[in-house]
Amino acid sequence: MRWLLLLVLLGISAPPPAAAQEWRHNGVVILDVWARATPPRARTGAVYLTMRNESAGDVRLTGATSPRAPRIELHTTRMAGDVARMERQPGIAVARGATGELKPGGAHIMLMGLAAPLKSGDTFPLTLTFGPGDSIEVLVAVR
Ligand SMILES: [Cu+2]
Repeated sequence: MRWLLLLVLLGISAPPPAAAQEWRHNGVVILDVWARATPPRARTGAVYLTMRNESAGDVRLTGATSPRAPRIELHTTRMAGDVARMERQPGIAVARGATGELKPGGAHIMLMGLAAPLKSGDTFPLTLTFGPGDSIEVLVAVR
């Protein structure tokens, strides 16, 4: 009986999984930061995330950097007939009180010139910039 109780307590104190990680930056909550694993020779990858704007004004993601990719662009995806076309954007805006979702088939952070593939289970740092001198480092989970 005593052992059972101990096991239950250990279960409760276990840390939450990495996927539950979130960051708060100037009233913007950044969560669910992930990238899809890439095939062995892929030179590009995409990062997706959710931004909940709880700040007093509109915010705009203007860029990102990471040690994993020499070039990173902000993209949206637009359907041209049956073809999905990615388009570079100068920024991704999230209005005050709104939630912006970067997700497959939509807006994403494009990693270009990957030196090594993104492997499922890996994590890597990504610095998100919202304006001059206004940035935060988050952790991308590859899955
Ligand atoms: Cu893209």
